[in-house]
Amino acid sequence: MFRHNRRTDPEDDDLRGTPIGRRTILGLAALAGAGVVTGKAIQDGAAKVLAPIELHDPTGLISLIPVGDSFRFYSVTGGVPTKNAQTYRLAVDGMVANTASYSLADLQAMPQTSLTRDFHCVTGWQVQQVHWSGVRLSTLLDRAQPAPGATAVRFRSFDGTYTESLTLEQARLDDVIVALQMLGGPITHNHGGPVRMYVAPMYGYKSTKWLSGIELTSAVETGYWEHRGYPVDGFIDPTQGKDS
Ligand SMILES: Nc1nc2c(c(=O)[nH]1)N[C@H]1C(S)=C(S)[C@@H](COP(=O)(O)O)O[C@H]1N2
Ligand SMILES: [Mo]
Repeated sequence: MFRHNRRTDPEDDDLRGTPIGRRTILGLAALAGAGVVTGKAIQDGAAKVLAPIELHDPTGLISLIPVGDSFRFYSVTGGVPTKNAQTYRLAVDGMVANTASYSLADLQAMPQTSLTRDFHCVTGWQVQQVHWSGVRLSTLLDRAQPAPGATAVRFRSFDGTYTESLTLEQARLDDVIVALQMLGGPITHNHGGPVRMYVAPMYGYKSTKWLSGIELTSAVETGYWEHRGYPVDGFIDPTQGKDS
């Protein structure tokens, strides 16, 4: 089932589960906007407000529910167009020597990388051991040959609204893939198919759904949720990417 999210609540339009959301995240966003807290503090704050969820399971029964595909479907817009093998294209452009427009078949013909990881949304839900496969982003970047001044990658979505960015260094990590498969099959429309990003080391908001463009830029740009308070640095492990 797919429910479009037209409200201002962070990400979620259903009430399955958590008492956190709107007020907390908007509060964090306000603090971030005021420059009061760092990204790290926002993450810590997010972790703290999630604690009450555990208190809602006094019997321990919730933790006995078998782990399944408990993804929620997120979209910040209504009415995302459907794309298929005939109509899908992925542009690689911006500060590159070779721009490209890949069809689904082009991407399927490239070497595929598989990953099995826990998926973490920054609002607290997670799905364990999700299987993904697709083309390493670094493969597409090598083909594109970023210009010397290119230091970041910006992702566009054919939902027309969502954006995300990574530094070029992050974009080249081995576990950052342009995903063609998820949960053992082609990526469904609701999960952002036919092609979405999967940025394994980072929170879910970094993994742009309905991927339509990969643009090399001179600086990291603030993404959709980052304008609304999420840290631009989306690493799940706060020590990653910060080594000396
Ligand atoms: N285009 C687009 N990409 C998106 C989002 C979105 O709303 N629109 N939500 C992000 C967030 S916050 C998460 S947690 C994951 C959720 O992926 P799912 O909808 O497949 O569960 O997608 C990310 N990518
Ligand atoms: Mo998320």
